[in-house]
Amino acid sequence: GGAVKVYGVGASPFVATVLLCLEETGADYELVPLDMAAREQRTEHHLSRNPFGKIPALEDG
Ligand SMILES: N[C@@H](CCC(=O)N[C@@H](CS)C(=O)NCC(=O)O)C(=O)O
Repeated sequence: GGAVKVYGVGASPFVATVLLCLEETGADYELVPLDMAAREQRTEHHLSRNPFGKIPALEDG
């Protein structure tokens, strides 16, 4: 159970595409914002979600 977590920011077209799909399917999801200016996408924590250090990254159970 639990909502799908989407890490990123809606200004990213890749993230926006994922959010659009989740909205269209009525999925339970949560957008978890990353501080891109602080390069939070390159932290060890985020790299464990996506080794490329990109957004979006998803957690689904
Ligand atoms: N091919 C990648 C592209 C993702 C991508 O390039 N995201 C950009 C934002 S639009 C990003 O994470 N940029 C931050 C960075 O490269 O540090 C995917 O589909 O996930």
